[in-house]
Amino acid sequence: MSQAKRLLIVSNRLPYQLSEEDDEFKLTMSSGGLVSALKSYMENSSADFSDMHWYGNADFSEKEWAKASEQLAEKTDAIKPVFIPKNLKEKHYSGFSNSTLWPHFHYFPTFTKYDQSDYKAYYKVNEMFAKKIIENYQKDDVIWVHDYQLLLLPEMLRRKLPDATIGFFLHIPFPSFEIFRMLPREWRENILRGMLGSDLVGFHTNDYVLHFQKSVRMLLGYESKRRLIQTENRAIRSDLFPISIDYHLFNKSFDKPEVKKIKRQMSNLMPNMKTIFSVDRLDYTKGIGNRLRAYEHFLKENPEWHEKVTFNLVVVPSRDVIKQYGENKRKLEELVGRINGAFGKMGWQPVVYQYRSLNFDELCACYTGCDVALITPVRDGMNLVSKEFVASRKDLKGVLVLSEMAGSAAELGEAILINPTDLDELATGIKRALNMPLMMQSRHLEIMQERIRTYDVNMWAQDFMTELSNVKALQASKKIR
Ligand code: GDG
Repeated sequence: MSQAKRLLIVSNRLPYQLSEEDDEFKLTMSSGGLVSALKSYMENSSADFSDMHWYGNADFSEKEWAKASEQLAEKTDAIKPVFIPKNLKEKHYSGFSNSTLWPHFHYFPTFTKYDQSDYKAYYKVNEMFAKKIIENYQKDDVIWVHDYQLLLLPEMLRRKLPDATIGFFLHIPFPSFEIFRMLPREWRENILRGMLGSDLVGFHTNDYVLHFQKSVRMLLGYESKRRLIQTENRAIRSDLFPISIDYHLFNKSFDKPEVKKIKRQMSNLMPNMKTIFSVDRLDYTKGIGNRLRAYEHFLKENPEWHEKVTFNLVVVPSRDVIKQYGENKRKLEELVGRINGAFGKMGWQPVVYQYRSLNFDELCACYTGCDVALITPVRDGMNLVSKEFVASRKDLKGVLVLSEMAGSAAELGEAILINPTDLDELATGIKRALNMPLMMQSRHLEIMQERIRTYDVNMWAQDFMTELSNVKALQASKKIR
């Protein structure tokens, strides 16, 4: 890419919060993985984008935005809120996105809600995004659409902008054909056609790429050759881009005084105690229930570990208006109560449970202060927590127990890999991790760190953008779009 172009990022939520105090507006940018990836990509890399615009749903109203834009002037130029009426927003987000696509793509088809009015709302919201982007689009803009809330958008954009450069990245798994085909014909075909509106479709793992290609072949009849999908009039590339993290941010956190202080406070509360740590959003895909059952099994089978280990379990509130999420919370809390009731003693709480979000320093203190990170999703697109734990262990101590169902297992083979549905295997994994000699811990961490350091989140974004530009060049050379 030789000339300066604009990069248009499109995600369901805008990473900006707007606050107002005494008629003074303030904009703050949240610090999610995607935000830091793109910030670092824009700052450090060879990206020759002149600037980056972000499209997404806003937490603030159109009226508030109009007032804020007047006051903050050019500071708001790059922020493009898409305003969706409340009922539509709920049916799009809690409805089709999180009660249909999320469970279905994570292999929970019994949770999949089949509701045509949710689908219609999803379609409408994708159309509203398309309209807003098309209104502001300039020739040579590069559009990068993110995730399952916007699967139909690339095709809607393509219809109006036939020559645009459009990338799409899916942050969750793409399921096997047998699961995907369970969706009604109209939905499944439109989803595939929607994604194929892009020039490049990116996934976390090779399996997801293959699943997508098989669904495209079986349902739309388009063959793939060397990752190129050929439709009647276009060639689209689908490939893997395993998302990563800001390695140095987490690695440096080990020496941060604030992090060290929290770590000291925690170990003073539990002297001479080994700790197991996990943190996830409250989600049935994260396998928190089985993790607790396995820990209970481990305590039953290994009384020598009583009063010597604590499980620091952090669960971050998420999507609590959806039925399965509320039920899940109740069940988890029952399990925590059961384990603490059965095994706890004066001065020893087997599970320390927190239902809240940690701040960054607290999170890093937990990563750097634990002996074992226990990460056991039953299905996870990638799982950044596993990579963050590895990166933060500058001391080369600590053991990762990781589910083979996490996308990150493909890159973190030196972890103790377990099947999260097998409680025996999980309990044995916990024991092996607690007993692992320091030399072996260091050796495993060193290898995994090297991998994450080399392919960090900046590389991920750069890799995607390079490939996108290659696809455009290929299309031009073959005179295909
Ligand atoms: C989706 C896919 C894919 C978590 N708790 C706290 C906290 N976090 C941060 C972690 C990490 C992120 O949230 C969670 O990322 P995950 O990858 O583990 O999971 P999802 O939220 O489900 O993300 C997933 C990801 O997209 C990226 O493509 O890997 O498979 O499902 O960065 O650090 N951060 C703070 N306090 C917390 O309590 N500060």
